[in-house]
Amino acid sequence: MREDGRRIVCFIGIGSNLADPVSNCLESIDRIAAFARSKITGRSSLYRTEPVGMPDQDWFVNCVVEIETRFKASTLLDILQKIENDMGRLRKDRWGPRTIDLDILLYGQEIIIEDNLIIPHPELHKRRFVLVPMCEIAPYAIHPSYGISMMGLLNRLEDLNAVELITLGPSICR
Ligand code: A4P
Ligand code: MG
Repeated sequence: MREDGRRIVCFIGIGSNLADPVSNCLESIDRIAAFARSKITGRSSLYRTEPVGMPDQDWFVNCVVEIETRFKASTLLDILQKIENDMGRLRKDRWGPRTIDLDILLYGQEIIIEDNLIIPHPELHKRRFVLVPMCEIAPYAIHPSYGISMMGLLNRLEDLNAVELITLGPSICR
């Protein structure tokens, strides 16, 4: 728990490109709500996205959720990694295919640089597959290192990889 016990607004980037990526993303959101004992206060649409970094793999499904959490950032990372493992994530290639990837994008306005945890996520400002869903739910959230909003970052973005909105039928949408 945070020493001051206050809740922090935090954004988590979710991605999957193995098995059934839509189900994996939705299941991870349920697990975040349950295991991280955090209120989900925002959830973007799902997007079908062209792979970045390692092109020769299936397209991803990505989304972003906003949570309010009382956990310290390092504890939240442990919880997210446990969810990744429980969902069968095997760590092979960096930027390679994955059942589920849960990245802490923003943790309030804190800047954290530790061996195993960097917040804001170091690639956040460079990736269309992160900034498009971020802008859907929090266009005015400020990147604490640059002092620029998510919308401002998206407008300046050079990444031209495709990001397409997925429309879910009512039976899947939850
Ligand atoms: N780590 C450091 N900071 C953080 C943070 N803010 N949140 C450390 C989460 N983890 C953080 O991560 C490696 C280590 O990063 C962790 O042990 C943690 O201590 P990982 O999830 O095991 O490995 P990874 O995901 O392969 O590496 P990395 O560098 O996190 O890759 P990314 O940045 O997650 O990129 N293209 C599309 N279209 N959509 C995608 O979702 N994802 C990636 C992966 C590449 N291309 C993609 C997508
Ligand atoms: Mg990751």
